[in-house]
Amino acid sequence: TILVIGACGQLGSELTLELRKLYGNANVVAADIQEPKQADLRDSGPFAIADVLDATRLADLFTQYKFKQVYHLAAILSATGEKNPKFAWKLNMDGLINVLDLCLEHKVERVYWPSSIAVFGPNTPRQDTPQHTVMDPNTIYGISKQAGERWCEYYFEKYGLDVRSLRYPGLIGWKALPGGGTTDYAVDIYHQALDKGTYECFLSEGTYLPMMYMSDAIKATLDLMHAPAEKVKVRSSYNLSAISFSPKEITASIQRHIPDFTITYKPDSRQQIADSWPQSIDDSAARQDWGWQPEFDLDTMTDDMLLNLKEARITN
Ligand code: VAH
Repeated sequence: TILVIGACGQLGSELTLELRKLYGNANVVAADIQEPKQADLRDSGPFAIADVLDATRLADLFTQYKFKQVYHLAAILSATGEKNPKFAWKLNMDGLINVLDLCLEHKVERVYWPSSIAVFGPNTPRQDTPQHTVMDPNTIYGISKQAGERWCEYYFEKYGLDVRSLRYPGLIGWKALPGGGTTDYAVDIYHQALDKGTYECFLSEGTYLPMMYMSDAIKATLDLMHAPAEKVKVRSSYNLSAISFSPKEITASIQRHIPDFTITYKPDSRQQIADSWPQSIDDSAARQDWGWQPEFDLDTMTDDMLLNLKEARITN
């Protein structure tokens, strides 16, 4: 059996559906602090209400099911984290350590935990950011991801727990709305382009950020989790990249389908977060160690996003 913690989130909801296709609906337990809103997630397999800060409740789940794999995706993201830094630290760190301990105790074979390009900071080289480099994150989310990477590597080195991790760039998908990320303008913009034909962007037009289409993120996650252990040489977290673009460029990409679409710019506090992150990432380690290869570029992502969002609007 597989456990997905944070199964209702932007990544969790898509990963749960994909894992259920691969392993069978009944074999993937979705857990989150709230009931799923999405019908396909709710109706496709077992669900459990669980709070990652409630170690006893989590322990009951581990005892009830013999989990072979655990995906721990529950976290507070960058922008939300800055509004409540102490809680973001507590949830992201205590939650991770609770899960690592339970996975060790219950001999879980493989554990997945997402990191982020948010582990990099103002003094990190911003172009082709290397796998090993200066990391001085200045958001609590980024600090918790940097510390989390240290804990994951520690549990691997000291206790042999097979924990694997990816430093995701901004993720863009159509199935689930994102929650509180700085990169989430790149999801909102597609919805607004269809709903209103215009979008007020909270980042400036030239703000380059590393991004990835959700289906590439799912592919990378499963490729990493299915790789033989000896190929997984990085046990902190792998750099991962696909596309880098600015609000100006994604606007032009959308205008290929919606020529009258317009954008205005009103940078807010999230601009400082974006300016502390890299503009492009060197993911050669992932490509060499386990054959990482993205499929989508900006225009093919835009084509797929708009096609699916239009269909979703018609069927809902
Ligand atoms: C965020 N989407 O914006 C997340 C991600 C790289 C960004 O970690 O916080």
